[in-house]
Amino acid sequence: MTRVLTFGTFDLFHIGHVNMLLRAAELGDHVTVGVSSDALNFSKKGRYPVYREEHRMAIVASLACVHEVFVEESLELKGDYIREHRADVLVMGDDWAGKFDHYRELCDVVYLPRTAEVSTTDIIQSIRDD
Ligand code: C2G
Repeated sequence: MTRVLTFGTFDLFHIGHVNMLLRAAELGDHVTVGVSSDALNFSKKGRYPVYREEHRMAIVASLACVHEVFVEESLELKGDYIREHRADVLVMGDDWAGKFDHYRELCDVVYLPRTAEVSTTDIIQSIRDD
């Protein structure tokens, strides 16, 4: 069995998120998703997500292609998460290309292309502009 691990905030869940998770699921038989915590987002972006952690996790967990979710507390803990969840493949969007290559000693690392022209930031902006 090939175990896939991927990460994300998945705020204002949209088609780019679905596409990424469906393509990640094609790379294995079991998909675990680390959903970044509200606190991690605040430290990274200086703002909290629109949807709180529990809701973002529940949305991702409800997808047929996702088998397990957990809270990603820190960007620095990927090695621990890979071991803990016995991941064979780490999947990330290509906005992170090259950033996680050092984990290749633990598992395969695959960067998948992002879906063009959709982002949580743009959705927030377009609602603000209305
Ligand atoms: N994504 C995508 N296409 C988009 C937007 C997002 O393929 N148009 C992908 C991202 O590349 C990522 C996943 O959907 O793989 C989740 O996206 P975000 O919620 O934006 O993830 P991010 O905030 O970058 O969190 O440890 C890393 C972080 O948790 C990643």
